Amino acid sequence: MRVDILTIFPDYFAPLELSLIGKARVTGLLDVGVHDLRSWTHDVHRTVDDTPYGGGPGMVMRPEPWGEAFDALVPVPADDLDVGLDPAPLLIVPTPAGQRFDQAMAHSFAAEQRLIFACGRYEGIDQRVLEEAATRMRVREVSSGDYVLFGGEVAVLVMLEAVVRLLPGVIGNADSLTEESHANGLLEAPLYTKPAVWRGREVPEVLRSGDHGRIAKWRRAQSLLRTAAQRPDMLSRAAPETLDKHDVAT
Ligand code: 6GU
Repeated sequence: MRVDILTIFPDYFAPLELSLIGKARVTGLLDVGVHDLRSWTHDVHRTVDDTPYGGGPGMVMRPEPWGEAFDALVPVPADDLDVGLDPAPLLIVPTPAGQRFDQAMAHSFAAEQRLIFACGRYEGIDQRVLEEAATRMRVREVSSGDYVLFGGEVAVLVMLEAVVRLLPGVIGNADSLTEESHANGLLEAPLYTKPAVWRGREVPEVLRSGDHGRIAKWRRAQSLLRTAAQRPDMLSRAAPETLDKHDVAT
């Protein structure tokens, strides 16, 4: 997968060198380019913002640097012969005004060959940037959750981490991806490791029983209890048949 990130704060993306994302880059599963939006400005102050039309607080990102950046990353076809050689990238614009990011969206992004993230700062980006980009690529406005950040950079780190761990080969044991919270619409059961007794607290007996049938049933029940306690909204969205099929009373 190829990922391009446009930002006025490239330093935010230093952590992409670390851990499993860094490893995915070294092994060639992931190719990342981080670009300073200001390199597409031409004035001495490298201006990227201006006051909002219609009034209101703060500043808005001017369209010109974004337009030039997209022209550089996704060249406008010179003629009909160029059309369709590379699939158009998916442009993701992180904004609290977008659709809320979730695991299903992470899976859909992980299926793309090429992503571009356009990180806004200040109050946001001139809307014409998104309209014009949509003539050349699919555009999605995506929020990392229902709260407000200073800018899209940290949201992009969140989304990339969720997406990259779904790329085939990034996580050694693929079972990790099916057992975890949100894989099946429920939260994961609690986890334990050695020692069997710690500060007087025992690991639940069932987990040490070696009885895989009992363990699976216990985990399923814990998963339902935890989801009901922490995220009742997830339980009410779950399809009734997916619950009933497995969940005989214990
Ligand atoms: Cl993607 N951007 C900003 N600025 N704030 C956010 C967000 C994104 N997602 C949640 N809050």
